[in-house]
Amino acid sequence: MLVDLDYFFAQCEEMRNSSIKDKSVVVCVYSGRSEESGAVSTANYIAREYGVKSGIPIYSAKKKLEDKDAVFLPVDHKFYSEISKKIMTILRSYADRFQQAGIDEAYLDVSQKVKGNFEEAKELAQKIKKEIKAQQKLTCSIGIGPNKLIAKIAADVQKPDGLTIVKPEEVESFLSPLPVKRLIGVGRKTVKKMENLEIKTIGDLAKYDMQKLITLFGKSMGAYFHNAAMGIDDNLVQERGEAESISRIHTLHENTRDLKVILEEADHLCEEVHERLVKQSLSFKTIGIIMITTDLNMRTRSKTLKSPTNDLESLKKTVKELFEKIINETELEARRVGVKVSNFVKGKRRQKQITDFIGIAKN
Ligand code: TTP
Ligand code: MG
Repeated sequence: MLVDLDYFFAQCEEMRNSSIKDKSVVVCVYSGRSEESGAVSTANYIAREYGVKSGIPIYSAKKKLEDKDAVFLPVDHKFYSEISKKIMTILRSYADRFQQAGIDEAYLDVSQKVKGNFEEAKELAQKIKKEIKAQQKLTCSIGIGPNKLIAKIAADVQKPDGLTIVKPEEVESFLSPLPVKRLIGVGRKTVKKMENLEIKTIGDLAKYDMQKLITLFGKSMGAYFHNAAMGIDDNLVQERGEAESISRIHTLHENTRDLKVILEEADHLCEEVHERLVKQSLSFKTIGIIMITTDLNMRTRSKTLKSPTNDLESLKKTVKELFEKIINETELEARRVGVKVSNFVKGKRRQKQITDFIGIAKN
């Protein structure tokens, strides 16, 4: 699930001083150049009804609220951060895995806690909302979905004080009528470009030919747009400080170009990496090798698989492939060799329905 506090800075101000609750509340970042120069940080929902929102100039917000009962306050980051910290502590206690995604939002992986049951997830979300209300007197909106992408969009469709649940079988009907701008990474320019292609909704985008998207937006964005429109997202709720990759590197007994020697060592490294993956119940999509040659240059190659795996044999096979390649690309001997996996997915997931980007990257 994604939990996002409603009109956060402005709600903190209302909480601190309840007498402003029924007025338009506008939190401002004053630039100091003149009395009214600067921008709106955020506004409560009363002010939003008059068109006041994050990012607009303060003078324009003042104009919109000219004859209304409105309060303009300067941002007080210290105060909001303290409240944020307390809320994050509460949220963390409800999650199997936790990732703070901003001052007022966090992803909670609750899959195990609710045993994959969406009804239970809903009850858990209600409990979380209640606790935040009781302890901090704040409301939030929660989105629940089979992955981070869906949870984030779900949290956004019903605000303030919303709770939106999207079960796996509802993903398509949920996404398809929404405008493409709901997807992360689809900004104003992309919206324009897509509009010219008659792509207005996420449903239009999902139906659009992926190869054409790749031609138009580049390999990685094209594939991402296609996947996202289908509701596919394998990203893990990433605990802070948690490794984004797992690697092992070893110095060879003597410098060599003998593939047999190198692969023997690489196999060991694969086993060690694999052991750690199993312990953390992670699957990976990207496999990389590292070779430090006698000139002390580090060379790397990597390959991204079609779908995540945690299979040791696939790991060894790809590592072998990559070492065969890299050895052919240099005359030098290897001094140290390493294996690295990244692009993690928790546990083992279903196979993807579409073929996404497969490639051997040089870096
Ligand atoms: P958001 O969660 O994007 O906005 P919000 O909490 O004010 O409103 P919503 O109910 O839609 O969630 O951002 C969190 C805080 O970050 C927000 O309260 C103020 C700050 N912020 C800015 O200072 N400038 C900005 O442009 C945005 C979007 C947010
Ligand atoms: Mg918010």
